[in-house]
Amino acid sequence: MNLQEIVTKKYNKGIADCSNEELYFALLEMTKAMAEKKENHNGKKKLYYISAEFLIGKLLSNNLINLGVYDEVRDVLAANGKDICAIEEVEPEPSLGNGGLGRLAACFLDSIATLGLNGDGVGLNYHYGLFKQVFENNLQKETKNPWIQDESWLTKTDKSYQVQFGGFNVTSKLYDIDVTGYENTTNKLHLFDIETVDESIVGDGIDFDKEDIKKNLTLFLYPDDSDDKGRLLRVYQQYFMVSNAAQLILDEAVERGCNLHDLADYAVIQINDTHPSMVIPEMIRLLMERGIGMDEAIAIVSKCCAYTNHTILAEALEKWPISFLEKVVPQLMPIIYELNNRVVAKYDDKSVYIIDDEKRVHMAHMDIHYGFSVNGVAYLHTEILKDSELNNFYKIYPEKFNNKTNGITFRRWLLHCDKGLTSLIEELIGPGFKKDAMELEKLGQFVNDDAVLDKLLAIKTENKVVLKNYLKATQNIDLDENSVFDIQIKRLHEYKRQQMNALYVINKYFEIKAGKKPARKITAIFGAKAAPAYIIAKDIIHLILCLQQLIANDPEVSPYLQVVMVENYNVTLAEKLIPAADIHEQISLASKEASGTSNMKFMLNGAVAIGTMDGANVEMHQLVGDDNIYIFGESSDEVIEHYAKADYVSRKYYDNDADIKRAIDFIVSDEMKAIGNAENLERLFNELINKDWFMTLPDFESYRAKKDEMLADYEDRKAWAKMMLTNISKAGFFSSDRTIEQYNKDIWKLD
Ligand code: 26Y
Repeated sequence: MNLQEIVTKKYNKGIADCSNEELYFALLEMTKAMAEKKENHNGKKKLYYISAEFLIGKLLSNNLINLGVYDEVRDVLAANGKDICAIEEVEPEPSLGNGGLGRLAACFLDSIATLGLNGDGVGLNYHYGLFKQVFENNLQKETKNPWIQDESWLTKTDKSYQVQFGGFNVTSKLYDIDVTGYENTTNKLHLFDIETVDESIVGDGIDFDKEDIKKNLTLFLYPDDSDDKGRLLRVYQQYFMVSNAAQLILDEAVERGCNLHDLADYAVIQINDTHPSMVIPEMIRLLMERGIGMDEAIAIVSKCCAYTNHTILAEALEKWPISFLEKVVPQLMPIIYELNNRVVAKYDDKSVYIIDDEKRVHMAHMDIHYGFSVNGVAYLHTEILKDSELNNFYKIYPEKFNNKTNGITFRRWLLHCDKGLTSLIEELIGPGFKKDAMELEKLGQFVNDDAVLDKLLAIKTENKVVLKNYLKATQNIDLDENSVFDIQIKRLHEYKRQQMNALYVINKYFEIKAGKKPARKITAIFGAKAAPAYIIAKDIIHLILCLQQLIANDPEVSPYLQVVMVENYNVTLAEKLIPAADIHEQISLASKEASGTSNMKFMLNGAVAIGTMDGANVEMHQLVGDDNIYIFGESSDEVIEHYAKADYVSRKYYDNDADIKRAIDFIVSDEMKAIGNAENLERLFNELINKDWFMTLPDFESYRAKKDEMLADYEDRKAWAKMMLTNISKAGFFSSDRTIEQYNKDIWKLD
């Protein structure tokens, strides 16, 4: 049925007479019907990508693009006086992820379907997902973010399983979301839920009874884990996710003719970070329940499971106390003990044991011993895993370790979010790049073509105006499209160093006050959520919001400098911010950002990076060369050495560098305290001068010098446009289609 037919059936009127809301629901119905017709049943072996997060973003436009009907639908709507962009606004954004890892999972599903591979995602149907961020008195406040409506992308299936917890059991219910590849087949995202979940137990903000598991299990993504109740709930969620996944995998395999002994020919499981790691003992348990001996069950599961690591930050590597697991999943403990005993019997090195002396279960250790593949997410990250973080495992299993540099789907991050740039590219090199991203290299031939460079600059300005109008309408923020848009958007974390960017802003403020005015107004744009219990991260948000207010109200400075912190940064906002960026900030402390993926999105949209030699920035630098990226700061080797020697003292930088001292002192100045809270500002001040665990101060001067150089270069508009074009032309490597091809060739081996 076409749109008009559906509209007639649903509402008995014409398209022109429908509200945007009605049209959204009609398009939803149309899209779901089209997607269903393309279901994938290719091949014997199937991939299950299990992840606690799938940050899928709004789906309407992407589905229309992938189904090949976007232009047609847009035109039909336009002919009836309707704007597809306004209809898009009606769709709520599901926030089923925190950041990079969850968005990566969503990009991967798109590429898996686009390549026609038989692979589904498995996760949880969080009713409120990640919190919605609101600012009140320059502080982050968390509120709930309901996204599920009566009619939505979710389709209720008749699949349902029993999941046993210590002392009680629950019945699951499976909801599916169609994932249609670009001009290809449809796979599924399976999201498990329970019907006893009770949204009404959520009180003010995001508070709820963390112990009432039957009512709260799938309410939120990673509820606040600052106390044991929150942490226990996470274990309940994780086991619920993997027990359902394991039952689904076994059922589907058997349905396709598997006799369980040959499971590895039918199923491969990608474990996305350690959140789904309990799938290993759970699969072993279920195989034993179905009559397979323990030795064989372990061997079978070890041939099916592959693990992806996304971090070297110790606090993010999950270690569950045995007491937690005994309470939540007592049936798994005998298996986990056995898995550990086999390791203990074989190796003397305690650092590779699954259970440590403090009676904690190291989830990653279980994955590495009992999976067949371990991968990092960028070249540098994998090297660090092999050489230091997981070196003891690398020595045992060198053959398991491999790198899969992350990627992004070009459908969402170019075709959808930057239509102007997409048509320019198509005009220049034809449509081939939509299927083969490496064709973007052909743009290289235009790097001295003035007309092309001018068009590129014009598209950037148009995108800046679109962002300006959007932020005005939605957040009442005023932007100047003739200023330089310098954007840092990512979760708030000290290692990502938003605080260093803020110190740059303060330094600029002083320079302007002293009469040293920049050639052009600088707009420093931030977007970030802080974990609810991460105090210093919230203090950094407070600092940025206070700076925003202080500078906006200073007539001496505001013509030259503006700070903007957008509220509730999410995928939808990213789609507007990224195409509008001139400069993007990738300034993590070297060695700490496993990969980064926004760096790739910005590059693809013609922004130029200022960054450290960290994560995928390293590969980006290699692709574009020194002249098209601004690199500064200590190397990962230097940083790792500082940590090893424990020789970094932030106080020394504060005492010996007058600019650094002036900027940090400003945080607790009377002007700032007049706007913000002394408690937050002082805590951050003390953190910076006494700890600065992620070494902001040693890199500050090189950061400042590099950014000033960059801003000066921006004034040569032609030279800048060449950098933009070079970045776009080299971005093909970062297509998630390439990443997924590599996963399939090296790990999954699907037909
Ligand atoms: C244990 C729990 C608190 C936890 C929850 C979420 C731990 C980690 C995470 C999320 C991690 C994450 O998003 N990591 C990011 O993964 C991206 C995709 O590989 C990388 O690009 C990025 O560098 C990394 O920080």
